[in-house]
Parts: sequence; C-alpha cells; structure tokens
Amino acid sequence: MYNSQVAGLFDEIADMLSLDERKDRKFEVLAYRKAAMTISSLQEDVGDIYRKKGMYGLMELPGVGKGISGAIREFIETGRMRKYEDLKKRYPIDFKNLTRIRGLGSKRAFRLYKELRIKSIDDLKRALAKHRIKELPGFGAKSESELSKGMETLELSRNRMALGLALPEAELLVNRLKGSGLVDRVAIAGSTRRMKETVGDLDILVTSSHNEKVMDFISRLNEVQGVTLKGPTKITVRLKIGLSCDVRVVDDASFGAALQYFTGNKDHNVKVRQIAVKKGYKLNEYGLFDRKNRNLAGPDEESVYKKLGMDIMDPEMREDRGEVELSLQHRLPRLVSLGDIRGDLHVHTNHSDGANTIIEMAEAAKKIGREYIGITDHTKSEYVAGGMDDKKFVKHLHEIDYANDKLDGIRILKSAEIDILKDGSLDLQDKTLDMMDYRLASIHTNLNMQKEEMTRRVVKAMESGYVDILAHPTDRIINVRNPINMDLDRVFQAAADSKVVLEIDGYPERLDLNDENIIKARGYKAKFSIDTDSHRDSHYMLMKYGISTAKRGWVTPDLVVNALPLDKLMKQFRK
Ligand code: DGT
Ligand code: CA
Ligand code: CA
Ligand code: ZN
Repeated sequence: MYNSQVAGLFDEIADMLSLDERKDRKFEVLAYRKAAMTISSLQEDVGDIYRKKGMYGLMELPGVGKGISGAIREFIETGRMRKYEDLKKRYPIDFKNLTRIRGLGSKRAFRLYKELRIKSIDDLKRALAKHRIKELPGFGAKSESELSKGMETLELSRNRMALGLALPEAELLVNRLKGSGLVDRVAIAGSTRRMKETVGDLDILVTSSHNEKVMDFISRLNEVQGVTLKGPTKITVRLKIGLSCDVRVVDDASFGAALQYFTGNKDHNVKVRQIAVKKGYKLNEYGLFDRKNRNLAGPDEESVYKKLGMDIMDPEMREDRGEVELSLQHRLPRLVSLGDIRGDLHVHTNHSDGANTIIEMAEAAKKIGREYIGITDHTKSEYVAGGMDDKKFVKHLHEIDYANDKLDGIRILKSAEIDILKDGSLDLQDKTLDMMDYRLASIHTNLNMQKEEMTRRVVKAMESGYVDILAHPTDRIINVRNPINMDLDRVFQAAADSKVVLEIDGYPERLDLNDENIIKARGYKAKFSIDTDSHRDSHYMLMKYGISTAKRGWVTPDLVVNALPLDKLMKQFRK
C-alpha cells in the first residue's frame, strides 16, 4: 500500500520546491502536485502496478513522466526517495502536519522556521504559548490568535476520521466477512451508516452461528492492528488506518432491532424508545417486546418502526431533527436519491487538472446513465491546477462542440470552474462567459480574508449575473481546512435573490455544503446541484456521498437542478 505515502511525499516535494526563490519552479511544482493527485485517487496500488508492469506501467499513469516514475520505483524498492531527502535537508520542517492548520501555508511555515526554528506542531504550540508569533513581522497578534484557533480545530478533528476514508474501510471489512463463509448477514451501522461527515468508530453487525470463529477471523485480518476488547458477542479492534471498529454478533431474530439500535444516533434512539414505552413495549438492541415478553420486531429493521406506528426513514435522517415526529404522523418527506440524478454539473478533464479527456468523461457518464454532464475546468488563476486563460478556453469550448458532434446519447454542457478573485470579479472575460451553457464559480485563493470582506467578495460575484452555481461554497476540506469565514445568511439570501444554485459537492474530502448549511440554505429557498467534482472517470461513483449529504440536509428532488431533464435545466440557467 504505497499510494498515500507516495502522494504525501510528492505533495511535500511540491511544497518545498515552491519555496525556492532563486528559480521559477512553477512547472516542476505543478508536475509533482498533479502526480500526487493522480496517485492518491488511484484504485490500484502503485506497488502492484510496478510489480505487474514495471516502469512502463507507472509511466502510463496520467501526469506521471519518467522522472516521477523513477522516484516511485526508488521508493518501492528502497523505501526512500532521494529527491525528497535532499529537499528535506534544506527544509527540515513537518510541512505535512503544519500546513493542516488553517492560515498556515508552506511559505509561512518556512518563515516560522527561519525566524523561530519552528519545525513541528509541538514547536509551534510552544511558540504560541510564549506569544512569540505576534512579535514576528508580517504575523502579529491576529495571526497568533488565528493559528491558536487553527491548532484547536486540528486537535479536535484528530480523533474522528473523514467518512470518505472510513466508509471504504467499512465496506472492505464487510466484504472480508462475507467472503469468510462464517456469517449470514452483515451490515454497517453507526455514524458510517448515517453517512455523517466524520466517524468516531466503525460499527458492524453480523449474524452467525459461529461466534468464536467470527471473532477469531476478525482479529487475524490484515487490516487489524490489535484487539482492544473481546467478549462473547462483541469484539473491538484497532484498525491500521487509525480507527477503532466494533463488531457485534447478534441472533437473526434480533438483527432488525440491533440494526435500529446501533445505527442511532443516540438522541433518535431515546425518542423512539419513549414511543415504545408509551405503547407499553420495551425496546432494546435485542428486540421490541410486549408485556408478555414476545419479540414483535423480527429480523428486519422496518418492522421495529412499523410496530411502533412509524414509517421507516433513511439512516441519514436519524439525527433527531424532527424526523421521529414526522414519521409518527406519516409525513416524512420523500428525499432525493441516486435514481433522481440525471446529470453531473462539476466535472474536470485533462484540459486542467483532471486525468481523462472530454470524450472519456462523457462516455463514462453515459455508461452510468447520466443524460448530461457539464465540463468545468479551471481558469487561469488556478495555475497549479493547469487553469486556462480566455484564449485557451475558447478553443476548449470548441472541443466540447466537437465532442458533442461525435457522441450520441449524452449532452456535454460548456462551462468552467471560474475563480472568484479577491475583489469578487471573475477570472474570465464576459464574452468567454457568454459562450457557456452555464457558469460554476468558486474560491480557491485568499482563503483567509476577514468575514465582511469575504462575504462581500462572494456576494459580488453572485450578483454579477454571471454565476449560475456557487461550487463548494465554504471551501472547507474535512479535517484539513476550516470553512472560509463568511456570513452564510447573507450569502444564501444573495443566492436566492440572484437565482444562484448552491452546490453540494460530493467529493468526499469536501462534502460542501454540509448537512447543517443545507438546512440553513433551505430556509432561504435555495436550489442545489449535487455534483461529484470528478477529476477522473471513476470519481462519478462518488455521487453517493453527495446524495447522502443532501439527505442529511433533508433535500427533496424538487430542489435539485440536476434532477431536471436537460430542457428544464437550461431554463433554470437562463436568467
Ligand atoms: P461515532 O462513532 O462517534 O461517529 O458515532 P456513532 O453514532 O456511531 O456512535 P457509537 O459508535 O458510540 O454508537 C453506535 C450507536 O449505538 C449510536 O449511534 C447509538 C447507539 N448507542 C450507543 N450508545 C447508546 C446509548 O447510551 N443509548 C442509546 N439509546 N443508544 C446508544
Ligand atoms: Ca461509531
Ligand atoms: Ca461504536
Ligand atoms: Zn472542481
């Protein structure tokens, strides 16, 4: 499993190269960033690729040339990377963790090293405690308090893992269990089943008549680092990825009740149990029992709710946000689901930082039943992502026309992910914007502006009349970067007034807007676009994260623009 290590090293190499003031390293930096991105999103491990196909296999990867393949090979064969080690001698700084702090990029981290010899998170913590940062020119008291706050957020998030990392691991364990031949039913429960954006630990339920063997099997899995706790029906293990996992073995007759109980959340459960008590029943993880202690709820979860006079709701809703009451009244809303989605309005190609061509992306979308996609490559300010200027964009838009001529059965829409500049203006000329079917805009730079200034920047862009979708509106990266500081009420009001659609970006590290902000935005009658932000064809599969995030925000299909057929969608965008 080399991918995350190699990608991490490449990212850090790019960080370090970008500090070199003597030379213009833009292209080298770009090459390493691109390679890091390609490798971190690969399905197959680079170690396996190299073993199977050698250097040639590595060089086939998009954005990976000879030099970079050489570095990958060196790392696989020796566990070291000379390029990285040489740079590290010049910059002995823990960029990887330091730059996870909000407001601290590699340049500022380097200055902290030059001025105060800060190399690590612990060094920074000490310097903050001694108030040494505020004395630094260019930092000051405000930076100091921002860094302190960023440090707190980082420490809080350390204990919870992003859903995008936890869910694939849970699915892998489920598949291992299914393949063991020891279990009959297996289900993911807990916050992972509710698709909460971060997960404290994994919860897995199985039914089996071989308790001991199941627990033995789990403790010996390759993914498991050690056993924390073992009882007759439950085992808790530490996983190598840095997460804990509870596996419970239950009887088939209790499976429904156990699934209901261990899906949670706790507040939801408390309310459901109160309803049971009112009816004279007892509800726990073993079943729903009447006064004669007969178990009324069978092996399926729905029967628990039914016997209580309730309608079952999607796990994403079970957060005690009013779903229990509505369910009792049989008034649950019909939430958006994967089947409602007709198109994907945030897609990158190799014309900026994506891995595939326009035609490849369109064909892959057609294969999974999309009726249309919108190509949204980056504009020139995003030069690290290969963003295009007006001239290149015009040519690119013509290539979309060409692709539309060539392909049947899917419509490719002309768009861009336009950078909202510092002053709220857009990064392309009006006449280029006029050539597009719709325009998606987002913020990528100057993320640390003050609240008022940031709010005005975003509102100004929306009021320009040239923005149809505001992409990943808060710009947070889960566990890495906080949301930008802006007045969401004003932004959502402006979105409603200017008929700007708000994106629910389903790319797992983003999930932006998140559930709470979606609920707030619905209060302003906002419309949403649930997108994947795909950078390669396999990313289309990430739509499920966007859908679940939308469900957690109680989004109904009528609020989703990419659930519309193409002609209606185009009317939505014609202002
Ligand atoms: P997490 O792990 O922090 O991301 O969140 P959950 O929801 O997965 O919580 P976890 O793993 O502690 O427990 C799994 C489920 O078990 C939880 O969602 C509801 C249920 N549960 C746990 N403790 C209690 C409790 O004290 N009372 C009730 N009614 N249910 C509980
Ligand atoms: Ca859990
Ligand atoms: Ca748990
Ligand atoms: Zn994008």
